[in-house]
Order: sequence, then structure tokens, then C-alpha cells
Amino acid sequence: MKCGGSCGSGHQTGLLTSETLQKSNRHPCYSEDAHHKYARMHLPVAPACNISCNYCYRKFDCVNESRPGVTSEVLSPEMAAEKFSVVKDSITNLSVIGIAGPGDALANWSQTRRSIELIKERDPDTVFCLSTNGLMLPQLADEIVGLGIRHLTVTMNALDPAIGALIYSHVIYQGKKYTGVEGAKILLDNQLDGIKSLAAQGLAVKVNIVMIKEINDSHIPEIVKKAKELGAFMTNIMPLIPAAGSAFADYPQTSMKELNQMRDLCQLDLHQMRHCRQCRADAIGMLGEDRSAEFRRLGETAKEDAVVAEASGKQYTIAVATKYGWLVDLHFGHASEFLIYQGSGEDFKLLEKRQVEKYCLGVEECDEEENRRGRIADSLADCDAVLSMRIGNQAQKRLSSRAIVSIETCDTVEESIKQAVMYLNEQENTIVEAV
Ligand code: CLF
Ligand code: SF4
Repeated sequence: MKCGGSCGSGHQTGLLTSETLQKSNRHPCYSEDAHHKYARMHLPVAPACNISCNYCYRKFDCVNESRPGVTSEVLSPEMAAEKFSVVKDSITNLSVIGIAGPGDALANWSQTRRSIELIKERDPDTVFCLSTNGLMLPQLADEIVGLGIRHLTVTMNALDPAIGALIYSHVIYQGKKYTGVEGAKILLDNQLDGIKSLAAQGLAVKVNIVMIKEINDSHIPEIVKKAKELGAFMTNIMPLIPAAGSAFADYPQTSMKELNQMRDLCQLDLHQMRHCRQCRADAIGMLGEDRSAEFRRLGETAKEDAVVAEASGKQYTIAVATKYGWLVDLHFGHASEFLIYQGSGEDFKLLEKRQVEKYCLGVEECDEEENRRGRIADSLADCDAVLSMRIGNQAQKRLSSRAIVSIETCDTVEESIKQAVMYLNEQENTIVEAV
């Protein structure tokens, strides 16, 4: 059945219960209308994962629902419930609580379940949403339904285990590690079972697919057709963003043009989500306006303030890689200019915009290239720290050999500087104590 709402066409709504449909109207990922009206909050209570995707680098959030290079704090269920209450007081249009990592929601089931139970006690009206790789779905389907969850995302990147084997390096299932086609087949069978069973019970199941050129791209229309057959509500085809440190770090990035062409093709079978923001595992707010930085580390604020205050005597110089000046959103190697801040504690001023040559030119290493990269590091030699969204190992080593600390973050410039000062001050204290 096609959706008769204002969202366009192609949603399968035939299996959905009226409760699910009603909740979908308040879910910003499931309803284009709701995405302009309602906010969601992710609880980062699920750090572990039971599979290994080749596009994942576990220092960061689960890439199946997140942007690579983004790390989230991890909360206990009790801390998550406390944070929910604070956020709910401040963001009155908060309607959905999602659990999307930083690992897999179902691989950390006791934390996921406890968090939902605690929040239901505080606000029974909340819409809950889970994102998973699907490995544990058959075992946990009844509990998921019993908890009142009506929205579920399963990332399914292949129907052919031979293709799956190129994407997943291993699967840990019932205490045993499986690799290759064997591991991919276990994962696939559980995904298919789980999607079918939960869709049949009236849940709105969204299937995420990571589009990986020359691995699964030509296979995607088949996955979408299968998702439809299983009763999925819609699919969300996401671009592979090659994460540094992952096995697919050097794979080509999927362009928006390629992505949209694939979505247009697959739209003929099933509704395509097109407003996904690949948000972080602790995202908060409307989809287009992440407010997680405002609420991060709520319990640690007092400690942070104390450490920052301690640093008030010491002046630091900090270089920041930023595109527009308010978020640390540039890879070190892609920055041709750094904002240089100087100050102490929370009192920082912008000294200058410092031009440097770009680190990554895509040319081969040679003596001249080595010298050029050395010169870039030299041009930041007066800095105590460099803040960037990502930095390669070699660049990190070059900075470190000049006693410059490199810090990866994707927070606001202001918050990142505060965190950097705290870190530098802790380092300073450690050195003083050691002496
Ligand atoms: Fe979160 Fe995902 Fe639920 Fe939405 S996100 S668990 S379905 S509440 Fe939404 Fe974010 Fe895209 Fe996910 S925009 S990454 S699709
Ligand atoms: Fe990483 Fe998510 Fe894949 Fe687990 S499911 S390996 S956390 S991308």
C-alpha cells in the first residue's frame, strides 16, 4: 500500500498499526512533515558492537547511522535518563528518543532496554526508536515489541553473502566469531528474519543501505525490492564516507549525484528517505540543527570549569581548522588556513588567520613533499595544540615532534578550545607532579 499522506509516495503503510502511524507523525526521520516540527534525541548508551563493518573505525560512532569521524560520549542508562529530563525541559518539541550507538543498540541490549524503561517512567508519551545491524533481531524481536518500540532501523548492505563478505570482516554470534561468507550469511539471515517479523507486527521498519562503489552499488535496487517484500516502510540509501582508519579508508566517496540517481531509481519500488543527516550517536535537536554540544557532559561541567579555572594563569596558543569559524569541521590535511587563538581559561581571543599550504595534495611522497609537509608543521610551531575534525597519523607525528598536541573534535570552536585547555592543563599538571 502507498502512503496517502503529504510525504510523497511509496511508503508501505499496509502493515502499520494505528499506534505506529500516529507515532510516525511525530517522528522527524519517518515523516517529512514532522522533520520540520519535532526534535529527536539520541542516547549514546550502546558502545559495543557484534560485527565488524569494513567502513567502520571503532574509535568513532557506528557509521550505519552516523557520520564517520564523529565520537560521542557514552552514558549509563541512569545518566541517559537524567540527561533526557534536562533536555526535555529545554527542548519542548522533543518527541523521539533514539538509540543509535556509538556501537549497536541490540549488542548492548541490557543498557538499551534499561534506558527505555527509565525514560518511559518519566514520560510515557515518548516515541522510541532503535538502529541496529540486525544480528540480534530474531532473538530480541519479542522484547522490542513488548517495550513498545514502533520504529526500527536495520542496516542491510547486501543480499548476496559473497558481497556481504566484502563489507563485513567478521560477525560474533552466540559466542563464536565467523568470517567471510559464513559470517555474512548469518548476519543476512537474521536481518531478513528480523525485518519480516517486526514489519509483520506493525513496526515501521526503515532499512539503511550504505552505498559502496563497485562493492554493492549495482546490487542496491535488489536490496530495496527485498526490503519492500519484507514489509519495510522505506529505505535510506546513505553515501559511503571513507573513514580514516577503516579498511575502506581509501575507497572512493559516493557523490550526492550518484546517491540521488540511485534513490530516484529505487523510489520506483519503495519510498526513499532523502533528509537523513547521518547524525551522531548523541545527536539532539531538529535534524538540521544539532544541539548536542549544548548538553554534552552535563555531569562534568563543574569539573571542567574547575580545570579550566586552574589553567587561568597559563596562556595557550591554539590553531583551529574550521570552514566557517564556529565549528571544528575541517580535516587537518584539507585546511589551507587556521584560526589562531590565544588566551587562558575561557578568555580567548582570535589572534590571526594563518595561511598554510594544504597538507593533502594527493601527490606521491618525495623529498620535496616531505619538506613541504614539514614546513606546514613548522608554520604552527608556536602553537600548543591544533584542533581539527580528523588528522592522519603522519601529520600527528610531525606535530608531536614539534611538541604540538593534535586533538580531533567536531564540536563548536568555543567548546573545543575549552576542552583543549582542560587537556593541556591536565598534561601540565602531570608534568609538574612528575618533576
Ligand atoms: Fe535516530 Fe535513526 Fe531513529 Fe532517526 S536518526 S535512530 S531513525 S531517531 Fe534519522 Fe539521523 Fe538519518 Fe538516522 S537523520 S541518521 S535516519
Ligand atoms: Fe561499526 Fe556500526 Fe558496523 Fe558495528 S554495525 S561495525 S559500530 S558500522
